Amino acid sequence: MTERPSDTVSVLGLRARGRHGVLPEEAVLGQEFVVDVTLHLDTADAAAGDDLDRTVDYGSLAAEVVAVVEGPPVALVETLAQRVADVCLARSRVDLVDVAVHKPQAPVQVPFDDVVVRISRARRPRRVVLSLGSNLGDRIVALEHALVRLEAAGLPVEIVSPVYETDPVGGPEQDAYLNAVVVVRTGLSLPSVLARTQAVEALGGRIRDVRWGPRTIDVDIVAAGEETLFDPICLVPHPRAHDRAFVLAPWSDVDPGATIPGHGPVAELLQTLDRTGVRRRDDLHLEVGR
Ligand code: A4P
Ligand code: MG
Repeated sequence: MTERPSDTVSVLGLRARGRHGVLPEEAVLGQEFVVDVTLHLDTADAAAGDDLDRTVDYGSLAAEVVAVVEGPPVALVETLAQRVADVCLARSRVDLVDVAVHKPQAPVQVPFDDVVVRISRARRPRRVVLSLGSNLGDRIVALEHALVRLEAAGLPVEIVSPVYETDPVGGPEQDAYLNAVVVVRTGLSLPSVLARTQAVEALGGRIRDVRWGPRTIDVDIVAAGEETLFDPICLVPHPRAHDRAFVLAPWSDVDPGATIPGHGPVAELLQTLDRTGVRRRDDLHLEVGR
């Protein structure tokens, strides 16, 4: 799968006074620090909708970075750079961040221009739960191909659930689905995960015409631990997952202790749902790397 290079948003030359340093007088007197940050994120959705909520507001981020510099003192420029990176990665759309912290007044006893520490950081990889569904064409082959394509798209599959045959929920009259849940491990932002799952759908011949209509392959983000994202383009947890036995039954098989933020334990939610249209197909198997 070809990937375009990521977009970047930079804020350069942020100045603030801090009391960081190894020498006791640095903590007393303070000095100027200069910070550059470059965020790597996908800005296409923001541009399409001309919408600030779909990118990172560099104004509020700059204020947060200054608050870190002016905040509790640390000994090392490296530690300060890490704290700045943490603030940047807390923004849900950021995939990677490059941080440079300059300390031009550092206590160096010979003539010098600058001291700079540069770091690049990504979010720590965490588990993201995906739901797969197909009710058009060769359904099991469509699910198998989706697994291979998720891996190729940089979303390594850790866990694959049993396969369920399920009566369609909502939409026009249509054939039964095969559904499964997979768990991938990734440090990408959720919008970037969605961009990749949509690329996997496109390769699987997904055509969007009727809402909740039949599809060769659907890949939805169900949940990502306790992480939440409120954006109509990428809502996490998925707004209907808690109500759908075709998602919760396979998920509960592979993670009986799972919970959905705002809704509670998956096993308990499943107990409240009608499961008559959800049949486990133990004659069908999905495996990673087949
Ligand atoms: N979107 C927002 N959040 C997400 C998310 N967490 N994951 C946006 C995926 N997409 C998300 O999705 C519509 C839009 O939702 C996308 O543009 C995306 O930006 P879609 O894939 O085009 O359509 P969809 O999946 O049909 O939409 P939706 O509303 O998520 O569908 P549901 O509610 O998941 O229902 N019955 C059975 N038995 N088995 C099924 O698998 N699937 C559906 C789809 C209906 N009935 C079914 C099944
Ligand atoms: Mg979908």
